[in-house]
Order: sequence, then structure tokens, then C-alpha cells
Amino acid sequence: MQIKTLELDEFMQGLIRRNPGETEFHQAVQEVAEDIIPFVNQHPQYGDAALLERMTEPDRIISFRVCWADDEGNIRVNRGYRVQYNNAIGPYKGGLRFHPSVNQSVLKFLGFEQVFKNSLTTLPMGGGKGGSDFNPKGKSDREVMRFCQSFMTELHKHIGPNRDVPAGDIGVGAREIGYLFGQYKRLENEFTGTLTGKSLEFGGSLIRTEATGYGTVYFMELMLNHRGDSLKGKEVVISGSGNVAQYAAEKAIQLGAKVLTMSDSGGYIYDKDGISEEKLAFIIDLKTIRRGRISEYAEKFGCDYHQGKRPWDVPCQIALPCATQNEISVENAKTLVKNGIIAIAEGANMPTFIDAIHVFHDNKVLYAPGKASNAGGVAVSGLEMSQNSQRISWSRKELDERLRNIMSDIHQQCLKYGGGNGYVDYVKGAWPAGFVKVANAMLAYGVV
Ligand code: NDP
Ligand code: 2IT
Repeated sequence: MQIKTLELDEFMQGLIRRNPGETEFHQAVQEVAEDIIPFVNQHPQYGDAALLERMTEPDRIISFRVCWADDEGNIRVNRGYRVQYNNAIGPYKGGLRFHPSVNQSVLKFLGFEQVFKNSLTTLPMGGGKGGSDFNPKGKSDREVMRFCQSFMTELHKHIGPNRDVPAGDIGVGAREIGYLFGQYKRLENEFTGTLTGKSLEFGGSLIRTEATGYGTVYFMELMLNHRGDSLKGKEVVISGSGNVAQYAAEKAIQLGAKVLTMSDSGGYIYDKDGISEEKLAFIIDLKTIRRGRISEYAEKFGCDYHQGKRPWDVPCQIALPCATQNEISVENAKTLVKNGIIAIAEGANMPTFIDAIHVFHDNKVLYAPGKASNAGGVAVSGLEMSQNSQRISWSRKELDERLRNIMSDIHQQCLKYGGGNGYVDYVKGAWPAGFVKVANAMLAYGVV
């Protein structure tokens, strides 16, 4: 048999032809293909088995109608999805996103990245993602409950503790997981750990709420420590003010950094004095309990609010994008570099456009892709699954230690493939590290 070598352009053209209009999915694959194709070409056993072609096709996509009644009695229709991407190394695992921008392309990009991220955690989890174009904003608790019950009435047929274990993501937090789990339990008449991110009273794990944000900052500290530096005294710009942003801010403050900004889809606040733990408590209450807008922070504490803007013009040494995909453009990246940024770690999934990543690399800015730096969330989800299976719960201290160890392990894996020449390329490091385990499992299964 002739040895197959892949060409990036040809591979991407085929992928775009097979997945028309799915721009986010194309972008996520392009990002991996740039580094994986040379790797695959050096390891012909992967190319010959067409592993990259197989990995860019999800195992299956489930799409369904979600019908519910609003508080006025109107019948509303949304679309629900679950992309079961790859279960080579464990049950499908990944979050559910409720946001009007959700479509098949967004969930395929998220599912694709989840496969490699979950592999990097060293835990036995495959990758999946799901959600709906439902917008929880402005809905009453009862409306959200009815939507979640309707969504789960279909989804429950496709998930289970050894099949597929969903969790939260944008628009899906403790409230939604409670409604979803309650309906799952009712339909299955079984109490199993089929969802993670549950509240502590019914099988949730300590540290899960904090895990993504904490893990992102642990990863940042590891990158800086590797260069003999640390977060202490650094000025940090954060986007988002949801789950990930809140706990990234908390850990950054605890490690002695000064957090200058947080944002939501309306704009960003710039607090020159730094967001203190007390001010952060106001944000957590504002966003998770009162479900208000970040502009209220500016009114309360008398600082600047920039409507309709993202925070990347604010001079800083550290950036932590923690809102959503494609929030850092090439122009934003150039501004950050001009203003002296030294490192960026993604709390969000794919917040940086590919050409912006190239700007960071060209300027030797440390850049951690989300599949490495935000893996702490799904890692603690994995630990929640282990605790549920054993019917035990570990202490906060033990879980925090496990989280730190996992982040440190991911950092080590990145150094293995991305180190050398004094500058660590974390993209080059993260992809092969996640890829190899999944690829070897798929090779072992034969042609499936
Ligand atoms: P939340 O819903 O808790 O918070 C999302 C935040 O991002 C909010 O501040 C929201 O603003 C803002 N946001 C959402 N969409 C947009 C947009 N289109 N433009 C500007 N701002 C936007 O979600 P999470 O904190 O859980 O998730 C944030 C990111 O982290 C996502 O990329 C997610 O995939 C990723 N992630 C999450 C993990 C988790 O465990 N939760 C794990 C790993 C990654 P507003 O309030 O106005 O909507
Ligand atoms: O993007 C992610 O890793 C998540 N939203 C968390 C997934 C999970 O299963 O905890």
C-alpha cells in the first residue's frame, strides 16, 4: 500500500465541501489540522488508517424538537441537539449550551475540541456537546423549568452513566442542571450520575463550580512559573462574567494579581483600582442570583463602563478570555501585544481567531488554547463521575489538589510536544498530546 501524506489545503477543502456553511467547525478543525497534519505525516500508522478523516466526522448527531409553553400560554418551539462526537476512550462527555447562537456548526466545533480536551485530562472520557437555541435570558424560573423538562424528555433516550454524561456550558448552570437531572431521574426511575455539575445535595462534587476558572488560572501560573515568573502583581484583563470568568477572577485575585475588567454581552467594566474579593461577590450575586447586567457594577462602584465593547484595548500583562468563541480578533491581538501582554490562557472555548493566535506566536506571547487551559472543568466533572460511581464524596482540599495535579500534568504534556528553543508553543504541544491516546484506541478497534 502506498504511504498517504495529507496536505492541509486539500484536507480542508474536503472538510468544507462535506460540511457546508459550518464556519465554526471549519475553524476548529483548521486550528488542529495545522499542527496535526505534520504530526500525522511523521507517524504514517495514523495517516494510513485515515484517523484524521474519521475524527472529523462525529459518531452521530441527534437533533430534536423541543416544545414548551411560556407563562402567557403561548406554544414555543426550539431545536435541541446532542453531538456524540467520539467515545473511543470513554463515554461521551461534554456540556450543554443554551444560547440563541447555538446551531449544528457551533456544537460540532465544541464536540470536536472536547474529544482532545478530555483526552488531555488523562481521565477516561470521550467527547460530546449539546444544547439548544433556547435563550434563558429574561425567562422566568418556571419557563426555564418547562423548557428543561421538555428538552430532557427527548434527550434521556440517548444518555446514561456509561453512554453519555452531559454537564453545563453557556446558559446552563446549577438551576438548569437541577431541572434536567430531576426530569432524567423521573423518566428513568434511577438515581445515577448521568449529569455532572449537580448541586451538592444530589451527587454534585465540591470544586466543580470553581474548576474551570481555577484551572485556567492554575494553568496560567504554571506557564509563568516555567519562565521563572508568576501572577503576583500582574494586571489581568478578563472577558465574561459568568461561571468561568467569576472563578478565574477569584483565583487570580487570590494569587496576587490585579483584575481590571469583566464583561457581558452588553459591554465591559474597567475598574482601575482592581476588582477586590468583596466587589467580586457583588458580581457573583448579580450574575447568578439576580441575573442582571454587568453595567450595574459600574453604577455601584463608580467605574468606567464601555457599552458594546470587548476589553482588549485595556493595557495588561495577562488576558483571560472567558466569555465565548471568536472574541479576540487579529486587531485585538495586535493591540494586546502593543500594550505589553506576556501571556494569555483561554477559559472560553475558541475565543481567539486563528490569525490572532499567529500574532501571539509571532510575538512570543505565551498562549494556552482552551483545550489545555480550561480542561479543569471537565476534569472535575470526571471526578464527579468517579465519586458518583463509588457513592462517596471527596473533600474540597482533596479535589483542589487533584485539579492542580491534572492541570500540571496537562502542562507537562504540552511541554513534551511544544517545548524547545526557549519558547513553549502550547498549541503544538496540546494537540498531539490529546490526539495520540484517542488515535491509538481507534487503531486498536480496527476500521469502525
Ligand atoms: P455563562 O453562561 O456562565 O457565562 C457566559 C458569559 O459570557 C456571560 O458573561 C455572557 O454574557 C458572556 N457571553 C456569552 N455569549 C456572548 C457573546 N456572544 N458575546 C459577548 N459575551 C457573551 O457560561 P460559562 O462561564 O460556563 O462559559 C463561558 C465560556 O467558557 C464558554 O466558551 C464555554 O464553552 C467555556 N467553558 C465552560 C466550562 C464550564 O465548566 N462552564 C468549561 C470549559 C469551557 P451575558 O450574561 O450577557 O449573556
Ligand atoms: O467546555 C467544557 O469543557 C464544558 N463546558 C464542561 C463539560 C463538562 O462535561 O463538564
